[in-house]
Amino acid sequence: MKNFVRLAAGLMVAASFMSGAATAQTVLKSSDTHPDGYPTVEGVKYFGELLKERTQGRYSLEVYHSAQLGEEKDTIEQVRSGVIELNRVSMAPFNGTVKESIVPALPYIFRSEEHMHKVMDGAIGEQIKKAFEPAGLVVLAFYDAGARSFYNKTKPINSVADMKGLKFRVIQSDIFVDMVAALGANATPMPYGEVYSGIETGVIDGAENNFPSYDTAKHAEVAKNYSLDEHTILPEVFVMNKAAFDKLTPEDQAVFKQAAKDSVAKQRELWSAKVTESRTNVEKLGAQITMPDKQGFIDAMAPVYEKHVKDDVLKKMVEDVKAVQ
Ligand code: GTR
Repeated sequence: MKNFVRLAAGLMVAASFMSGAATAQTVLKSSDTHPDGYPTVEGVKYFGELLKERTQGRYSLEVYHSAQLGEEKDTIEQVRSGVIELNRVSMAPFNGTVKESIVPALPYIFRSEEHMHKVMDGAIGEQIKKAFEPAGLVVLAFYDAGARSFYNKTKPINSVADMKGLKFRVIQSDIFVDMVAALGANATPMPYGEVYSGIETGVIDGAENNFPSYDTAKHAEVAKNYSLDEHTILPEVFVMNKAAFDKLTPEDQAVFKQAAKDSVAKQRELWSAKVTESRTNVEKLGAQITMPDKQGFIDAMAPVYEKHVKDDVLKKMVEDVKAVQ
């Protein structure tokens, strides 16, 4: 079924772009791993509504939620090659291809979500956006994803020592693999859709994510120890295939950018409400939330910075982030 949807989406996109400029109606496709109603899905849908309204219906958008088009790594290939025009994904899977995307993925780089907003809404955010272009992508927006923390089915985590020997699924990025190693645990990168069964069958003890993902992917059913270590405040990214963006008229490009910008405010609002709702949901499911000694986690991260913040560009970016008040 998924293959069929993927193929059909591809053909439709090809057909809409073969007809040239959007004189009639162009239906764009966007992918999301999360279910309908999740703040990222709703943020992108809102972008689509604004687009339709502001182009008098010349452009509209279909959001393929719930990983209908595949897991994030696959859909990133689809948007880079133009099979789909748009995609909402995490920034982490880009860490290997877009060097600058490493910066917001670094553990504890942001002091708070407000700090992250200031950085991503400012000059450093622009620098990161630009860095996606050689990868064939235009970044339309950064969305909120709160803080990621570890959860597992084995035991409560109160300190770094409790992490020892546990097996965690991490998002597909070397930074996350090294972060887990620095904490004395073992990391297995795997697609999001495989995490539930991985925990259930014991291939892994747990994973790491924010409350809304832990809740909506039902991971809280199988891994009940959630430790609020908040190791990253990593934003999501909403990208567009660069060739498709470049084909738009300058006026339409401005409409796309403004609609994306307007969708950020909407997504952030939906996000904070969802975090509260999801925290309540997981607690009802029996999740035990611990507040581990965070300083211990922060101190353990030095090797991750040593290994990944090597060149001058990244060193300067890290300094710039720290300097943002
Ligand atoms: C979520 C994020 C998804 C996906 C997932 C994961 O927080 O919104 O895009 O990257 O994490 O861990 O794979």
